[in-house]
Amino acid sequence: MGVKFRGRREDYRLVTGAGCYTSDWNFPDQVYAVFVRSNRGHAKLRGIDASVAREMEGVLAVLTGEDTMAAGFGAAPSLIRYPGKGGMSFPKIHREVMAETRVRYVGQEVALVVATTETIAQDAAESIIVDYEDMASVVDAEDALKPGAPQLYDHIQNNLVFDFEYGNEAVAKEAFVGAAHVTKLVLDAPRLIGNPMEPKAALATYDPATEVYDLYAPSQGMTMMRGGLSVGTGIPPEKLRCHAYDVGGGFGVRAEAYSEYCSLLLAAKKVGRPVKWISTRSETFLSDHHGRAAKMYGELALDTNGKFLAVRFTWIVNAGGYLSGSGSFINTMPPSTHAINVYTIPVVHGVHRIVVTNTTPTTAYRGAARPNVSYIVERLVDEAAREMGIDRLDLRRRNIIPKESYPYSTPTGSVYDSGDVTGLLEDAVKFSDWSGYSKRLADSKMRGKLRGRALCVFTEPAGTGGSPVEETAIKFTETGKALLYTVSGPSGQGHETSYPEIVAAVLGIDPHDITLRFSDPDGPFLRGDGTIGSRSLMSYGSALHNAAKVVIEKGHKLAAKHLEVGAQDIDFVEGQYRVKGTDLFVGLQELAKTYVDTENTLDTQFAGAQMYSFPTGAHVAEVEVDPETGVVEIQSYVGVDDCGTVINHELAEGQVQGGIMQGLGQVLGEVCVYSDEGQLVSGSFMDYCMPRAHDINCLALYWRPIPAPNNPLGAKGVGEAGTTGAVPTLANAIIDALHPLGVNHIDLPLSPSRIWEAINRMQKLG
Ligand code: MCN
Repeated sequence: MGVKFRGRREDYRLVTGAGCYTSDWNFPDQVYAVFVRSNRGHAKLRGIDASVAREMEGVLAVLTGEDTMAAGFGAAPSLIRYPGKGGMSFPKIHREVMAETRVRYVGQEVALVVATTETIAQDAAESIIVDYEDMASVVDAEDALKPGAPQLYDHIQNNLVFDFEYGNEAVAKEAFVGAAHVTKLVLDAPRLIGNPMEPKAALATYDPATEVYDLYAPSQGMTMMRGGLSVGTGIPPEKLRCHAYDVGGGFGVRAEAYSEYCSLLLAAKKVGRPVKWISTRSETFLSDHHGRAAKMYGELALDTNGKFLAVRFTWIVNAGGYLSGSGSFINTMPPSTHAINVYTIPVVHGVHRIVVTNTTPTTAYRGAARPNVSYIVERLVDEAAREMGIDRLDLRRRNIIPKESYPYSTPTGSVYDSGDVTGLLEDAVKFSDWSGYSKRLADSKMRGKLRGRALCVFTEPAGTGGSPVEETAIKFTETGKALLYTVSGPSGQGHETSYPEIVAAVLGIDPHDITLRFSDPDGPFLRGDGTIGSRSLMSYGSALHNAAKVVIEKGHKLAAKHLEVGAQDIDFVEGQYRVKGTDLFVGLQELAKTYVDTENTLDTQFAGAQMYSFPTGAHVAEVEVDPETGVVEIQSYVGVDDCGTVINHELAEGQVQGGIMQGLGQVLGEVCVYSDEGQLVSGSFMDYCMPRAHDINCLALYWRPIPAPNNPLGAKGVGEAGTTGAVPTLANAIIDALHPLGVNHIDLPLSPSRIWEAINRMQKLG
């Protein structure tokens, strides 16, 4: 398919320091902002004394909740447009852009200082005295639901925001009553912090003549940012220009239209100068919306032959002190679409409860809620196999949806487009040398180590939740080069490489003659969402592919006119319109250059439909656990993935690698810990264990592609698949190693101390 780049074309710019991240934007006359944040989990705001700050030389403004309230800021956008259990509607929760009368989590913005230097702004912020009246906090979602728990909102009963129900409760009950065996588990998907390398930052400007705001911020898409900020501030979308150039990691948490950005827009207007704010890493820990944070109750019903009869779930989701843009959505409808994972489970029932607590709001984080689904289902399958004495792979083989049953309609109404999970499983068995395990197990034993392994299969809904229309544009320059425009840009995914490759393959031109412009408000006005849900390649890639086809069609007519022949006499071959049977031709780029900016321009804008797919995978991990220390070493990791047609192997493989690393982080070390008062105890890299490159040095990745039937590229999503596969695979492998000692469950993360404690508990009992 076209000429391939070696590696990612953006990398040279990025690794040579020529990238342009938010802190690299600077404007003449700019000033600096620092936020004062709540140091209380739950308190009434009695007053703010900023008198000293206001008098300090260099301080231009101190803004508080009174200002954002007076500006009319505060509506919280929500993606939930469907009813909950019993027709329950999703309530409106006013988002205090800066705290107005109450703080609901540590880190919530209370005041904003704007000064001529960052140091002055910081000094001034430290002089501000906030008078709090402490209230009781609740940080655990299950505790928040209990009678007598502190209440966060007067209009939200028992802190329960929304109950989402799917499947059929009565039918599930019947299936469970009639089952030969029921396996039950309660799992914790711990609260995680995305921690992109680039901290949250923004530069806001305001032009009084046009009343236009410009916001430079690391975001996963300008349209999502513009939409969210417009709802939050009341500023009309056409007056808001959101820019993102290089973005140092997104992971879902950069898709949020953060309240800080609203305050900065107001500050830019008030002081009449560009206002710049770069958060500290501590602020990133506290105020970037967190991920996961769900407790999951799961049950699997089986017949005597190990055939899965039904699954039942209850999720208690900790939404934090305010509702984020997508947190409630990603924890409700999308998980219901793959609740059966890749199995022929006929009956499902689930209730997902969204609960507010005195913690940082939670949102989508790589995988959104998909790794939770694969984690609970695949843990249930491994436990059921052990309990029933059936081989873990055989149990899966008996229940996997056969290849010929695709497209497969699930009991919750979703349709899996295509797949061959048995094929993935058998490949994974082969590539991981599953049958040679006993020798490796014996070898580990000899060295005094516990060895475990697991094979997990999974699917995930790529593409859910995006805009119904995904627009792209192709424009040509005076030199015949092409510019591509999308509202979905990279935050590490490599779109600057893959989108041009897709267009080059259709136009038959050198991909180096094609440049991607993303999140560029100076480009054509485009609809669509940003880089979310592992759908950009399917949606925008397909739209670009189709746009390129329109360019060729337009060019065909133009070439006929240009060459003074009939259109039927022309063939388009490798970037050239050739007159059949002659050596007469004109190149597409030549044509584009000749007619640039004329009524015959080849420029094209194309509105594609939103695409969805259900990528699948089978991952195998083998681990060794040191019983003396509880330290886990990953001995091998094999991933076999189906993301449909792989458009760029290097990028797609990098995506799976990165995703696996994030899954590994969740399994081995990452967890947010709150004190009962709502203090984030794990608020720095000293206390929050990020995965390191040396944690895994044995990744072997393979593809078994089944092209997606519903898009011209045959592509499925891949950006989150690694995480969805790694969480259950690594967790199951470690539990497998510990199982001979009687340990069949440890809450994530499976850190050395937790494993060591579990082993010692068992040894004491035994
Ligand atoms: N690709 C491919 N063939 C396919 C599918 C994808 O070659 N069949 C390649 C494409 O070239 C594309 C990349 O894989 O550049 C990812 O494509 P896709 O699966 O469509 O995912 P998105 O582009 O929509 O990216 C979003 C996804 C999400 S939701 C998160 S979270 C995430 C992720 O991507 N955050 C990331 N990957 C990340 N990678 C990095 N480095 N940093 C992040 O913040």
